[in-house]
Amino acid sequence: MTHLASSKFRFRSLCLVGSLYYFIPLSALDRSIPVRALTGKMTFQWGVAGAAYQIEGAHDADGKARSIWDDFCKVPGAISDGTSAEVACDFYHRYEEDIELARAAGFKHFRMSISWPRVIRDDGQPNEAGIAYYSKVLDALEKAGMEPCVTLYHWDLPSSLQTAEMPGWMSPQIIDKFMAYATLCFERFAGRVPMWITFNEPAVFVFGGYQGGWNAPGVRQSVAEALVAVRHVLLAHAKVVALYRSRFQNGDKTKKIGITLNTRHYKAVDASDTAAKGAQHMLEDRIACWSDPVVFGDFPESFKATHGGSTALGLSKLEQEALRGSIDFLGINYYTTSGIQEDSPAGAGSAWKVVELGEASGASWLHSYPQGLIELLRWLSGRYPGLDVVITENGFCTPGDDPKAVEDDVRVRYYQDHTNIVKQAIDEGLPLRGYFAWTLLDNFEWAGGYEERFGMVHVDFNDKMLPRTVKSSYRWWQQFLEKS
Ligand code: GBH
Repeated sequence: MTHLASSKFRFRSLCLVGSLYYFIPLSALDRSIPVRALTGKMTFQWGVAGAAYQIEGAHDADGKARSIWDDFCKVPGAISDGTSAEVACDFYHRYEEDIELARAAGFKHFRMSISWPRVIRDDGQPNEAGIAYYSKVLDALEKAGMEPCVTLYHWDLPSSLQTAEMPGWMSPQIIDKFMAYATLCFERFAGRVPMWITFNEPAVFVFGGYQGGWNAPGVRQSVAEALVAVRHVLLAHAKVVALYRSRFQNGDKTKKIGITLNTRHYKAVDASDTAAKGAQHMLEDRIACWSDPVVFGDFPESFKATHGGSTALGLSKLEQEALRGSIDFLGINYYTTSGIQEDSPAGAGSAWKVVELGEASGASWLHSYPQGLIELLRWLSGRYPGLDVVITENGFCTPGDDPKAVEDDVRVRYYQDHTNIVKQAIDEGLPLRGYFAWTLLDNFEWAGGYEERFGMVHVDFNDKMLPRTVKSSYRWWQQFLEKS
């Protein structure tokens, strides 16, 4: 804990627990967790987040190869409104004006992803035109005074890696393919990108893509089978982080690499033991099954027990060592919370059930429950003391046909409530380093098509010119960031 004094926020937490700190001899503190503190940069990061596939369009421009999402959109019934992202917001051609919108809102950080099939051709060679495009985007961000945070994998796998012989994340060969892709990205962009995320929401693309089938590539199989993909994603993560640290980070603490998890919080809503155990079980089953491996080097015991005997979850000593401490920060996409309640019909002992909490949105899975965010941050800091956390997404959804789309008061309220919680978390001394709003533009919401809008800027998809109109929530951010 000796690095504490060098951080503004940590220094505050030191004051809060001041007397306590002096009474605990340093040797009594838990030093077993291989957490690398971000001492390089200590101003809180306020940013806005997006992903390549959802905004870029230009699906076949400049030698871009096909992705599994291009294919998935063609499957009848896969996308709720039957649309695709062939054009989306056309960010590919309009990045300058959109980056200007983000800058003018006052954001200093910009989270984006690189589309793998844009930068690597199906024959495995670099696609220089696609690389040049990201280079121009990074230049535009620099000109706008915004720092990029780049996600390597936000779900758009090249179709050529999802075939009968090479079934995507189910194949062990994917690890070397991902390494080659990451190497290219680091070689071309690492000098200009201080913050990297290996994977966005692995649970969503693994279980949505290789078990439930509601995400690309739409494979339906058992959870037990999909665990093979869990394993490959984690091993690919560890390998890419080792590469980054040895060749590109070189001990520079201002450069960071992490992973981003989808983190719905689970909260016990009655005082029963059953609810408490149920909530803990869900947090381990949905979140710690990814974060334990990248912090401690292994899956939670409860997760291994649930999937008793799965060879996919057996990690060798070497694999454990590679995974252990393989993040500089944990990215969390926090949107909502579920309640866990004792459910004991007469005689049924320890059953619990999931209940909805908070205000509904334009998507059935998302209710506004700001308090859940700080509860989740406390849970994380209890499990991983000192681990830096960045909220890499947080936002609210309104329906596509909302007549008051631009006066989005519900979204204003959502951002207000959640940024209040962020400030509370910082004051409490929780190691929260940044917050990224999801998202700048209304865009292609995966299987939800264009029917679910998360933007602070409205895009009229019925008009060929795709006009952008700022919403109330955009103006709210502008005022908020002016004061921050
Ligand atoms: C994130 O996913 C994504 O990173 C981002 O690309 C997306 O646009 C954003 O959030 C908004 O959705 O099975 O009932 O939960 C959020 C997690 C997981 C939410 C899958 C929707 C499907 C419905 N998503 N989930 S449900």
